[in-house]
Amino acid sequence: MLKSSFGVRKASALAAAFAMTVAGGAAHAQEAAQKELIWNLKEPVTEIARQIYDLHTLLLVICLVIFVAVFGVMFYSIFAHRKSKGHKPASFHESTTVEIVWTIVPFLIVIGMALPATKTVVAMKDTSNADVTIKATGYQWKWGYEYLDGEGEGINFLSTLVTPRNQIDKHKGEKGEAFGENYLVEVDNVVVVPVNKKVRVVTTANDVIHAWMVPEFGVKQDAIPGFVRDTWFKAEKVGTYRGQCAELCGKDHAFMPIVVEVKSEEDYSKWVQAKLEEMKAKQDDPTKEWTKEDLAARGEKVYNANCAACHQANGAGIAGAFPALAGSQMVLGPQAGQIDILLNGKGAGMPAWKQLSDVEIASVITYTRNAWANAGTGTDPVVQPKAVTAAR
Ligand code: HEC
Ligand SMILES: [Cu+2]
Repeated sequence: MLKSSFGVRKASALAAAFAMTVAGGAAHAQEAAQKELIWNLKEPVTEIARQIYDLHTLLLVICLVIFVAVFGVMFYSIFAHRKSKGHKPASFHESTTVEIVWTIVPFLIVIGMALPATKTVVAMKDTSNADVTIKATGYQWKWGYEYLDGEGEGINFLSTLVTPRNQIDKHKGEKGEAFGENYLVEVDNVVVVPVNKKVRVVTTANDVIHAWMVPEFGVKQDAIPGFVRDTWFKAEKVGTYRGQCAELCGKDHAFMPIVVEVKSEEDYSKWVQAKLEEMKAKQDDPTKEWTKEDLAARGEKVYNANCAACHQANGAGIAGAFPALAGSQMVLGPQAGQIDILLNGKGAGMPAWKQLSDVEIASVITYTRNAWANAGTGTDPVVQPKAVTAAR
């Protein structure tokens, strides 16, 4: 079945190309062949994704055959045996034979569809013997990754959308940049995995339900706060694969894509080395006394990556939803209050930011106390990382 459906896949590409050729001239044929994916599921890169693809094709064909057969008989009967030609309707009310046939036949069809599907679903759940285990945590609105097991153990990072805001705003009808090639499916830190290795992805969430989905891998797993779910994939082709959060999770649901880079084993090892070194270099010393300038500069980055989505880059917030930090009594008051809200969150809207380091929290607080019109107007303009360490 695998071989023949490869044929089906090619045939459907050709059919799409042919249709486009007829509609728009030969010049478009090649483009259409490339655009095949728009009409169909994405080209599978794992065994599971291939099985899903084949099931999809198989079930569609079964549905088509049933459709043609049922409507064929119906239209033929209506046309060839119409009343005006003198036909009398047959009567088979309470016919046991008919009752049995129309129970048994659909039952067999359903069994015929469920059997191959169940096999794939069971295989999808088998996360045993993974080479690498990665935990993916959904946040409003970004993904956090932790390499828990296998080569790369200890690596962790946040992965945030990098599509410039003015490309997104253009979409709302405002002036802005043209859309980039990977509009809304590009991130700062991509998940890197080795080719031909079993990668187990453990999913959970920090706030609401998200879902980790990469179509080419045939992977889609809910990430539920307080629960741990898992899924797996074994990518067979080096390349970059893009997915999205697949569970409506609030205002920026469309802005938390997933990008996975599959590398050769050798390149993966190199990446792990480089990433571990980079993390070591970045490890800030939370006991050190920082200058206001260093904290504010660092804090601006933390702010734009984590806070600007709600409180806005200019600190003005959004009336009725997200309070302004520019001029806020809390931001201008004693530091303890702001450290507490960052560590523990507040109400339903303000998340806790425990996953940020002490230096990051201290720097983002210092930044908000010295940005916009806040500079020079509050108490405690500088908050040191050790104050955060003490409050944890
Ligand atoms: C998901 C949206 C969201 C994000 C992201 C967010 N906040 Fe908030 N924040 C809120 C909401 C909503 C409140 C109001 C909470 C309440 O009072 O119930 C709030 C309140 C605050 C307050 C208190 C303001 C006041 O005047 O009471 C501060 C300070 C604050 N946030 C700082 C930050 C910082 C710093 C970050 C980034 C690390 C951040 N927030 C990220 C939604 C968000
Ligand atoms: Cu989400």
